[in-house]
Amino acid sequence: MKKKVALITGISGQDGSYLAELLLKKNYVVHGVIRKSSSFNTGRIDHIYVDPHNKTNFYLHYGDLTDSNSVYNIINNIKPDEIYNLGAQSHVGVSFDNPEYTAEVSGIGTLRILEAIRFLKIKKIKFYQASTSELFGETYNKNIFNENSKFHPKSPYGVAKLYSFWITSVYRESYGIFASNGILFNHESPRRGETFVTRKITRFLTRKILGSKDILYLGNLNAKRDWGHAADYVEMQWRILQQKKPEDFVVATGNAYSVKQFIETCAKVLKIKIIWQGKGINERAYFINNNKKELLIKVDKRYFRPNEVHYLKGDARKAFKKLRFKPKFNFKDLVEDMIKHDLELARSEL
Ligand code: NAP
Ligand code: F7E
Repeated sequence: MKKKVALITGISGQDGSYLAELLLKKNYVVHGVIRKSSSFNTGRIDHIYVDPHNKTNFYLHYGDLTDSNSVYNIINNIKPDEIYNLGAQSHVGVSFDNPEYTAEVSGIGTLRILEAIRFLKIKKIKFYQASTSELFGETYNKNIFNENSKFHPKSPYGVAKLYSFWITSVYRESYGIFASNGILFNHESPRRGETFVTRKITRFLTRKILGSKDILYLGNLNAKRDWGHAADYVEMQWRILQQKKPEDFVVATGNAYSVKQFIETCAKVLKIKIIWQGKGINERAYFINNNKKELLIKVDKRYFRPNEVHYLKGDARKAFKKLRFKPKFNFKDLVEDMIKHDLELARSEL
């Protein structure tokens, strides 16, 4: 049987690396788009690239979502069965500093792919768009968001992704392209970028218990997120494209925890005692070690965003039913997986 061919933008990112592994296990030929960078940016996929089993199944191409020709040429050369558009400037905080670039990559980048599919008239292509809970943004009475909830993005990233969400839907309706949005809530893993809050915390705490003298500076400790595991969520990305008809799905756990609760769960897993003192900008966490109190975490307003999404919790009943979504990791499993990985990493750095 002919192998299915998938193209992944953002293959060097957290989700891209897990998705590539999953599709290779499913016997796909996987092509990925990587960007030119002055330093190595393939750390998450090097193990796949060097594996001799993948010699004829795994290919990387230089391209960029801001470069229409590169997008068009890659799609035209590969003629994939499935395209997963995971490439993005994905950091909400950074999007306030680089709003135009974020719009180009995370918004218009999606249009560039859809236009290539339309222009090339490759009917078989199924397109997955990495949409996000940041589309919801504003929380009305701590509600729980599903596919019918109102969008109210609160960052340039959220707005860029809103454009991508709608242009995906418009190309589906207008040209009959099989194009679906996965509206995924936060998902983390040991491969999460180190400037996202969960990984920033697990990297810091695991170094700390091995003797680091550093202090961690964080922004809003009270923001709540619905955190799942990236390995579970990429499986849903694949399942969304295996449906008979293109549809949009929310993928979430249905549980929300604050940044502070994330820290406390890490502390439990590491079996360390921390106490909190002060309020607001003066809130601090201390590490109690041999009855001595050592400063651990300080709030730093440089990490506050001009506009914050305070609370996100998803209702994934549609995915539970239609995609048979059964996450393997709960919140504690996720924290344990990240801590275990980062402890080993911290030990290797000693
Ligand atoms: P990530 O780790 O930040 O990965 C983003 C990927 O996009 C990287 O491979 C990056 O390449 C690539 N990229 C950045 N700019 C690009 C450009 N101009 N052209 C081509 N590629 C570019 O993100 P992630 O966590 O894996 O998320 C995957 C996708 O899901 C993103 O679209 C994100 O916005 C969306 N999403 C994420 C979450 C979440 O909680 N993780 C939730 C909902 C939606 P480099 O490695 O070279 O930087
Ligand atoms: O922030 C607060 C911050 O940057 C989570 C992306 O994958 O998920 C991600 O976006 C919360 C926010 O993720 C720090 O203010 C406190 O309230 O880890 P984050 P995010 O903004 O939720 C969505 C679904 C995506 O689509 C995005 O691509 O934590 N926070 N202190 C902090 N955040 C960071 N980064 N750094 C801090 O020091």
